[in-house]
Amino acid sequence: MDDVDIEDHRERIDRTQLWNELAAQLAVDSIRSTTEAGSGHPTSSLSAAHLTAVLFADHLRTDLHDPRSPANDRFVLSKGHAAPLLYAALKAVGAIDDETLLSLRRFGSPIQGHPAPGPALPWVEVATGSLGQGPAIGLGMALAMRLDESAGRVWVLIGDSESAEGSVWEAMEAAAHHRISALTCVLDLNRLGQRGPTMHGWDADVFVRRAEAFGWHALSIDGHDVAAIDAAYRAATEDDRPTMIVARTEKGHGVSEVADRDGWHGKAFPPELAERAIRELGGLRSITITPPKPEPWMPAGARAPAGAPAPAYTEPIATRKAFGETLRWLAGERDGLVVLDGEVGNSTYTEDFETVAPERFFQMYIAEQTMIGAQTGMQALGKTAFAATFGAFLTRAYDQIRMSAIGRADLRLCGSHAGVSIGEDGPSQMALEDIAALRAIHGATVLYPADGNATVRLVAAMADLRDISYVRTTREATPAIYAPEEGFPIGGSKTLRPGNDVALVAAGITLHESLIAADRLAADGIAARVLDCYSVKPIDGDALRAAAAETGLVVVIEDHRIEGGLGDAVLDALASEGTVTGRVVKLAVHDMPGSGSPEELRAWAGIDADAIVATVRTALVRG
Ligand SMILES: Cc1ncc(C[n+]2csc(CCOP(=O)(O)OP(=O)(O)O)c2C)c(N)n1
Repeated sequence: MDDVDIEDHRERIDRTQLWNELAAQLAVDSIRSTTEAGSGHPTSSLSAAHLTAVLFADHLRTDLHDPRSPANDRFVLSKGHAAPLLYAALKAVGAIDDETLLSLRRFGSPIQGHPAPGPALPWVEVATGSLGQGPAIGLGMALAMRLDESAGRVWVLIGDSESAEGSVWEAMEAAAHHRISALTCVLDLNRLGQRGPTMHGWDADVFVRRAEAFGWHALSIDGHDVAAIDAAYRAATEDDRPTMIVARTEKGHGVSEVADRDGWHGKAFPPELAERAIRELGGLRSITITPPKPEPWMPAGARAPAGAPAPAYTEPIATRKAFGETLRWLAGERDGLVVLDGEVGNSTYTEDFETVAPERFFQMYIAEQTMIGAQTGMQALGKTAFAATFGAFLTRAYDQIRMSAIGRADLRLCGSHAGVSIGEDGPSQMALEDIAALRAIHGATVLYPADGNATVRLVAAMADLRDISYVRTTREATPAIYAPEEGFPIGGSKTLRPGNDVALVAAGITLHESLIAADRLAADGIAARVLDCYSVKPIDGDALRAAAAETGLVVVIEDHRIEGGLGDAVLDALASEGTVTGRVVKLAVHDMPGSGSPEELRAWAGIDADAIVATVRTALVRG
């Protein structure tokens, strides 16, 4: 050996020692925090301690003082229950202190049982813990990095039992299709899940073959051999495909009393066991590491907004088409706006955006979970991200939406083909539960425009909204009832007809039925007030309470199931003050629709003008 070789050799030994020591520290800290908390997942953390140590020490290029920088690499802990390991790594890099580490799972602590972003935890950008979601989030981050011409990479740690989730493979196929190379999934093959052995045990080849079949570069390693881990991470960065590293590990590694033993998932070690475990791991350490620096990155110069006029309508147009045309207009006004499609862009009209900004349009195919996961990843890197599909199919990704709310993500969603009004295609295509589902999401805004001009204003407003926002669009053309310059504040409503005999409350398609009904009632001498609750959440409680107080009869008409929709939003608003008297009648879809024309189906559901008129007449006679 010449001198240079000896130096190399020494350096490798030093590094190997550091990685092993750091892994032991991460294991010890995972045990300390969970034992202190009295709950958590120490064994799931221990299996991935070496994988995480090598990553944070030498591969995850990140500027801790600028955690949101697009230049940084990203780490997504898809197996979110291994949160103690993540927090131990954050302590090792100096992001959090030991006191915070030991506050794990305590009320008010920034470090919850599963990772969730918060003001005191800017290094965690997305919420995880519902398994199977990390790969799609990682894909979205990698797509955003490519758009920003950043040299960043995304590292996603997934569990082996977690990999039974179809969403893992959906995202993998999409990553290969999008020719993403800056994405590495590390699969912690520890053989055990929550209640026992996984489907494939330690058969790494099953996962390697699958990953390859999905178009990925794949390798299998011993997940406790730090040199092998380092080599695999290097190989991942050198390949021009996404990489899956299948790392054979032991659950509870390093603690002989629990290692590779069934029955220890999600259990904190009792204090005496923790003490023995920490001793076996070599005791406490206080290693701090500085992660490698990201590659220099310069933001591309922002393009000035085109300043083009917003779309404006005088003729009937479907709100779904107005949505697409609004996105096309916004493409020229907002650089960071991206759109994701679930292979229905010619139905939702996101294709209008694609024609003018193809580089910011992402086809996620019929993989709604991947679409919303990727959207979550993109917004974490600063993109203003819209995603659209049929409202009915968004339910496929409801868990991703729910998790994004936990992560305080800003998702702009559009669900088209609302209600029985889609007609002939039948109930499999009808969004009939979407308002209920989206209303239940924390912090969500739910919008339901009735015409093209309202759609333009509301979709433009969504681009500036935080948290989850949802616009519900209609398949068929509806007349223009508003002037293009009309404002639509979030939380507001429009009173389109005055009247104190009855209040008709509607949104979207049923607003038009209500207007027809109001005209017919007027001919009978009944003055019907018509309210457009285009903002279903937050809803205009003041206008609704005034309508109830002044008319004594509120009839809510909606093309949605009776449960949880606009009718319930109105009842919630009235109940919130507790003092309102009067009656509320809900007209909505009760039974299972079939095919038919939109008119036939609205008549069948009892939500058309005839039904409204009949309901009001009966109610007023009875009243
Ligand atoms: C979608 C979903 N289903 C179920 C759970 C409950 N759960 C948490 S951890 C776990 C087992 C995970 O096993 P694995 O992926 O192998 O990770 P390990 O802890 O073994 O590293 C389960 C079923 C969950 N968090 N998310």
